[in-house]
Amino acid sequence: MSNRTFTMIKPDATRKGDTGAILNHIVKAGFTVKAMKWTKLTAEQAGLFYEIHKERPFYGELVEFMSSGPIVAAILEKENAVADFRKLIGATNPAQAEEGTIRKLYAASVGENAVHGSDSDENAAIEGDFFFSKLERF
Ligand code: DAT
Ligand code: MG
Repeated sequence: MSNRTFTMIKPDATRKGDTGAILNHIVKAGFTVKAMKWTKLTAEQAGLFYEIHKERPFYGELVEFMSSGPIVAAILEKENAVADFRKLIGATNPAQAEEGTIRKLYAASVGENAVHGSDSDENAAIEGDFFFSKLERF
């Protein structure tokens, strides 16, 4: 089992000024930042990142939203990183997320849900490689 995961703070959260609070939450939960960048995705880049969802009915909306403003991308390290981070962020739909989770605290809807977290070790590696070169992480 890998000890890394990948996250993005999504455009709804950067727009609301919640970036610092969310990063604080992540670091206080024991994750170490191994790479981080503030950037903005084009629709084409967002479409590639979420290609796995291209047949889903919300794909167009997701791509438009994810390219609508700045994001923060980061590689995080912790024992059991993928599962522990999914637990920290809570359910995809904030209405169903547990109290105290990042999505419960900062997300407004299932479409605009504040943070991304990788769903497997394999995808964590693929997603980290999408954003960061070897020189940009340690
Ligand atoms: P997660 O981000 O929890 O891994 P996912 O991989 O199923 O969720 O979906 C990716 C993103 O797509 C999700 O964070 C927000 C958006 N999304 C998922 N389900 C949706 C829905 N029913 N309506 C609108 N957007 C949705
Ligand atoms: Mg997912």
